Amino acid sequence: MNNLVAADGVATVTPLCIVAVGKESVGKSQLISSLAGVEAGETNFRGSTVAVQRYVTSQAVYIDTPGILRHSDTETTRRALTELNQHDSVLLVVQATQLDDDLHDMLPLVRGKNGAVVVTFWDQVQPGEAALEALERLSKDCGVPFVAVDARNLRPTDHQRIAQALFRQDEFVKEGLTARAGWRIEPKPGWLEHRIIGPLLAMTLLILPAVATIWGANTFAGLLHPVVEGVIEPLIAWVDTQGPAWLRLVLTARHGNFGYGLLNMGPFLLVWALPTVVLFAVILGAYKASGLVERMNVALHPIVRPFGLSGRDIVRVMMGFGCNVPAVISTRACSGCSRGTAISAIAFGAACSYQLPATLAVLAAAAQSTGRSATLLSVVFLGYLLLTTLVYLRLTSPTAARSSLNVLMTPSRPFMQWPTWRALWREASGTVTQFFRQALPIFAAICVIASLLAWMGVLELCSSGLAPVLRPFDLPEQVALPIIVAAIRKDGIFLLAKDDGLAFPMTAGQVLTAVYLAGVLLPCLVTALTIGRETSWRSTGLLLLRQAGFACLFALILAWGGHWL
Ligand SMILES: Nc1nc2c(ncn2[C@@H]2O[C@H](COP(=O)(O)OP(=O)(O)OP(=O)(O)O)[C@@H](O)[C@H]2O)c(=O)[nH]1
Ligand SMILES: [Mg+2]
Repeated sequence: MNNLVAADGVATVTPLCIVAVGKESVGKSQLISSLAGVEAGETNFRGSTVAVQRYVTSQAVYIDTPGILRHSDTETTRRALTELNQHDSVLLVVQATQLDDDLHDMLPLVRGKNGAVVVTFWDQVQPGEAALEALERLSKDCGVPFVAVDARNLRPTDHQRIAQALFRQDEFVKEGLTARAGWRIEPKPGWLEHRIIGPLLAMTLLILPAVATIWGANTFAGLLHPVVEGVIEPLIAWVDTQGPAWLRLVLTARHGNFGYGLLNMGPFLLVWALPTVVLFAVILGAYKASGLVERMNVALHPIVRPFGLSGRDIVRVMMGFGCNVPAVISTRACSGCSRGTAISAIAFGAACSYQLPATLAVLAAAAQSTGRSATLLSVVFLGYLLLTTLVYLRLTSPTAARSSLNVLMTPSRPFMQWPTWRALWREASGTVTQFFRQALPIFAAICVIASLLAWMGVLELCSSGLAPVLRPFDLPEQVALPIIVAAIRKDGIFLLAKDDGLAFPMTAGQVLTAVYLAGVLLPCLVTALTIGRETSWRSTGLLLLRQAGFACLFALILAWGGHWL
């Protein structure tokens, strides 16, 4: 007797645990979420699922696993195989467009288990008599039922057929089939596959989010700034003159020219960071949901390989510009040989949605006080960050990762599709919610703690302690505090600015050095903890030391080269 569930939904014994396995991007998550009746994420790049997820329904427990990349050492593949080994009931998901290849690669892994095969992307195949006969042949040869579906639009009849197929608990009897589907459908190559135009276009798409941030989000923020300021200034004046001492301490605390208070700093964060966060989420969401990101990876692979990264890693580094934490977690889908380099790249060079606006706001303030162009300063900063990240990766990545024998582990070109408004909305609203729930409270806490520390004189002590260390960088001692705060949370860089200008006098070169050092010396605390959890605490300690060392070296070069600027 087995512990199966009847298709009519009446559980006979305990619910059946069904583990869905398959190669990357074949539609496992889409299928499982449709079966379980929950909304699917609409990402479209390989290795989007990085953790095993369980969906409990009244009929069964569906287990969604990360995609298996054969002949690879990715953490995601290891997790999927471990989960597969723990269960006997399997839903093997294969893609109709590459049916023979998928079966050839996956059947050896599920031999001896019970279950069924679901063939996704059936909408991409001409579903005639011949195709259905081919499925019938494959099913007979394999020993288990085959159900062909469009996983994005699962009909009630599809649900029923899949449930019935699983209910039969037939055994996967063969490792290799003699029958063949005989077709393979490849998406058409586009501009990104062009030998010369492809890499150029991919590079342009790669820097587009940063450019959009500088011009788009900043222009918007610039318009919004005076409006918000008009509301905040009278409020600050009121708190300063009428408010009780404790409220002044929290909301409008100042130390000389240096404003730490929640009201001095809070609007800055909202006005400058929010447009960046939203714009970045929408652009990255469009890249992911359309399949563009995957094609960019292929085009970028030869360019990034000399730096120890693979094309697959680039999307993770890009995600780091949103927030480093999910980006670090998503490197589970990277090859073991380049994962460390990808994490280094995220921790060092991926200026997150809090760091970038804070940096740009400070540079805008510096432009105002020094009479330089804000755009020039921003471009110099981003250019230097890119250059030093590449030098850092080149010098620290393992030789094996840079070998020209490293081919990209992407089995086939993905299908492109227009991103739906829903996918963009989900990406943007998810990020904004995260921003309000996670970033804002921490930011508020930092403001309050900074106010209290300033009031207790601790900051003065720290600043004077760090001042001699900062002297070789040609930086004033007040820079010590933003550097310390930025090691906890990157928006601490905002402390270099106040209201409309710089918090204390500095030259353009000094500001560039200060924001560089505060941004790169260490990743934020949450990122460092995530790296520790994902890898090991010892290697994280070494990574942080190495990053701090290189950051100091590059900052010294910038400080003395900055004189020229
Ligand atoms: N046309 C079509 N698209 C599909 C189908 N199933 C999934 N997709 C799309 O394919 C993309 C990848 O789907 P996922 O469900 O994330 O694939 P996955 O197997 O979970 O991928 P990983 O977790 O990265 O291994 C998404 O954009 C889906 O909308 C299908 O049957 N037809
Ligand atoms: Mg998935």
